[in-house]
Amino acid sequence: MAVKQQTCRAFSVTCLLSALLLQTVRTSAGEVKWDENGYVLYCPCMGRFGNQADHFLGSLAFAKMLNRTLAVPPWIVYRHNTYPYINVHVPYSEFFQLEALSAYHRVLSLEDFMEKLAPKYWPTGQRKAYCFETAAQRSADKKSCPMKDGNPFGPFWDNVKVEFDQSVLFGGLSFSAYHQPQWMKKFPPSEHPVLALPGAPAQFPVIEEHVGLQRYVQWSEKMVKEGEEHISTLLSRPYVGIHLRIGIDWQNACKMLKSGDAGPHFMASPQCVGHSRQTALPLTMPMCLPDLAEIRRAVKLWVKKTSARSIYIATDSESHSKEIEKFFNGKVKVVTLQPDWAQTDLYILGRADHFIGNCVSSFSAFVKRERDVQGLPSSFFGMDTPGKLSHTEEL
Ligand code: GFB
Repeated sequence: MAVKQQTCRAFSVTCLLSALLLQTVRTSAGEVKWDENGYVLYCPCMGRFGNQADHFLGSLAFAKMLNRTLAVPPWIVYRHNTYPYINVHVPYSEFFQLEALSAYHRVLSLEDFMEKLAPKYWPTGQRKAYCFETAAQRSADKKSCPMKDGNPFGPFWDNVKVEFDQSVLFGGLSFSAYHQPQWMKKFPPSEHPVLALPGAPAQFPVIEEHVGLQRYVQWSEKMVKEGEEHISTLLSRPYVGIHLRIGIDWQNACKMLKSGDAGPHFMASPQCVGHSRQTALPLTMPMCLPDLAEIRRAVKLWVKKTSARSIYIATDSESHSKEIEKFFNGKVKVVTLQPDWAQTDLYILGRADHFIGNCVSSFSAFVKRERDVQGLPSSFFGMDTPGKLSHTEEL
């Protein structure tokens, strides 16, 4: 049984359950067994890592709701600036433990599904795509699911060598629990064993009910080893981790706030303004795009409160490390890595003694959820206590 030691110490009941559940999809010889309850396949075709992670949690819940095994897709990593400028499809298990998901529901990787099950149970020539009627409207004959139209759709399915032979259209359904009976009735697994969808069967951002599923997303041993090495060699505890999402694409996105085109619910903002539209707190510009004055205010506050000895800066752009060092007259060590893989930043932020995130960014949301699960404290630029306006905002 491939359940990792580390996971088992952390969650003994979880481990027992995962061991039992894994047996339902694997034979004693370790071969993958066909699940008569069917499968859900999808392309994580919207946004980058944080968006894909939000969608992943909802998709996991959707597969459980239909009692189908989830074929966990690889992460799509866009390499627009690196030769050969093609998307990289990174297996889930590069960053996270696939086995840890089994404590919640039956899963296998899409790669395993394609290699071990598809040749016999979902053979070439019998591959159906499922999509909303409205999505099919975009196709030339208005009856085909746009499974492979454009990037990242085409490269994603090409990566697992899938061509679709037929389309099944549906309407009047959503991915919410409300429509569970209709899904079961319309697509019984005996007739529709593999529900292959063009996008995630989930909402963005992740709905409140599914936020806690983050507990099953556990870092792979490789990521833990690498992340812990960085922490021990570069940082002194306590350390404050900050996420500076300030690059050009983000500046443009935040302009929508200024122009009044966005309400309090804008991308990942429910994580700090609250999930209910009725009671959502206002979303302010410093929460979306903190300037240096707000970065200074928040970092000084949390360094003081936590008696931090170092600061870790994760950023999509300028790190402002020199300016931040000056805020403390060089008395607090300031570290930024700008690693090859964004997940290294996520790991280090996740382990900080305090985290200051960006309320609107789903990259920050990943860190916040992980820390919430572990009972670690987080705040946001422009909002010191999530769900409550910060002092400066109230003035
Ligand atoms: O993760 P993500 O969906 O978060 O996309 P948002 C932002 C991407 O930018 C990350 C990089 O996946 C990383 O590749 N990035 C951002 C970072 N911050 C950092 C950082 O601190 N360190 C490192 N190493 N990389 C959405 C996008 O971004 O923003 C949408 O998914 C769209 O496609 C929208 O662009 C405006 O929710 O912040």
